[in-house]
Amino acid sequence: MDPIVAPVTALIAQPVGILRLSGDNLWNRIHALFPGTPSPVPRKATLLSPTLHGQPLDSVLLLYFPAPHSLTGEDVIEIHAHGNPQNIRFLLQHFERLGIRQAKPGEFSLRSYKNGKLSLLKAESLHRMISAPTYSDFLSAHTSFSQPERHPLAALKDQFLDLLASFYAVLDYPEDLSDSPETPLVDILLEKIVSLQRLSRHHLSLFKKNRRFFSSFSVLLAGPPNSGKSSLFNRMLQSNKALVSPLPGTTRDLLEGRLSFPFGDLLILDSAGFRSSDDIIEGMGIAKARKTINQVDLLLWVASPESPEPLPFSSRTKTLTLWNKADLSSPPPSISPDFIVSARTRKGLKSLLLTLSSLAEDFYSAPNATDPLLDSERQALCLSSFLKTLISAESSLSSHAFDLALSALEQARHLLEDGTGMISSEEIYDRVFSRFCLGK
Ligand SMILES: Nc1nc2c(ncn2[C@@H]2O[C@H](COP(=O)(O)OP(=O)(O)OP(=O)(O)O)[C@@H](O)[C@H]2O)c(=O)[nH]1
Ligand SMILES: [Mg+2]
Repeated sequence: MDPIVAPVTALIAQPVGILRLSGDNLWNRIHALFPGTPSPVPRKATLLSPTLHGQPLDSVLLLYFPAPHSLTGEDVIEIHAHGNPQNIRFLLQHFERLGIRQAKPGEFSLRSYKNGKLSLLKAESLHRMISAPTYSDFLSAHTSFSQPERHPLAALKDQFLDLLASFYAVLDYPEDLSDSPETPLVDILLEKIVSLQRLSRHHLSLFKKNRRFFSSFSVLLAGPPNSGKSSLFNRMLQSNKALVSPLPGTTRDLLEGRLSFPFGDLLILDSAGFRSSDDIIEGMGIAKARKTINQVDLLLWVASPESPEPLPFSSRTKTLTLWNKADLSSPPPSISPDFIVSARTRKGLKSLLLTLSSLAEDFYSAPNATDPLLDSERQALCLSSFLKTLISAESSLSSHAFDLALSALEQARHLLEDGTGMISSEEIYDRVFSRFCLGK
């Protein structure tokens, strides 16, 4: 495929900056940068000097992985250069001049997937590994990555193939496996379906309980306009990331910031102030904020002397109320907020942050699941559709509607296939013939 390049490391000043390239015939394409150098020995680090018009540019370590034994299945070259961001930018631009375009996000992994180097499931475990907020989360994702057979969908696939093979055997060879009072085949098939349903439910509920594996402990600042949410956001993160102004309706989009603690990250989100607004963009921001309330681990409802109103609806998310602008006035006796703070004077902020970090610590120290987990919402969605078709297969089979049951099972098979890319017809027929010893 057309050659691509991307920095693997961030464009910041650091000792080493790494560039990754992938494509066909790669060494020949970049050879001009290393005049007179023979093709590097595969998988051995070679110290080289990229040179332009006789002028040495840098000294780099180059690693060459010729196709197909590489990350993407194409030729891959990694260049470890000195990590000055200008140096890395120059090399990137130079590669562009050589006809090597910048890769889109995830494009290396997509090529690995397309070339059979990375399964869909492994790609998702890899993503979970990279974005895990704690080390134990990282290890859990690594287990799925390095032992794909332990992935929940792989275990399901095995049982499902068994079921499908039994079903085909019954349909194709009824005289060999004829129903008899001693071996009520329909009951055996039903038992297999029910057991698969049990396993699917088990993994879906584990996924729900362990959603934290997919994000850091998240805290949303929400409240009426102008109550000082963005000012608190900036104070907590010691930044000026959020715009602050006396005009209500300043914040539109969700803003994110992170505080890093030894036990894990705290994700803080700032949102648009709640009010009815004719402004379409502001309305979109408010809708986004409302939706996010149900997705975070903790809601901080920020009220202030100008807008003391409480959360206007009930929410399942744990909520703490903040009275901001305490430098202007204290809350009236009718309101008893959890924290009285002032973004202006920093009053109460220390105690608020201590509470947040202790909640985050509890959150991260919840016992880890020992069972392997689904990696993504996509997998969970696929599994719940799979479960639905199993339920419909069960009901058809119970009323001896074999055709309907088979069509539900075939649908379930497509769902697992989509979810995992792991099932082929040969596998099913292998099982029919090897396990059932039909001898015909
Ligand atoms: N006196 C005082 N003023 C504050 C405090 N916190 C924020 N303000 C002021 O209140 C105004 C609104 O602050 P923002 O942080 O933009 O409020 P917001 O809730 O993010 O507003 P929207 O994004 O419009 O919903 C600004 O003029 C801030 O300077 C505070 O603790 N004390
Ligand atoms: Mg704001």
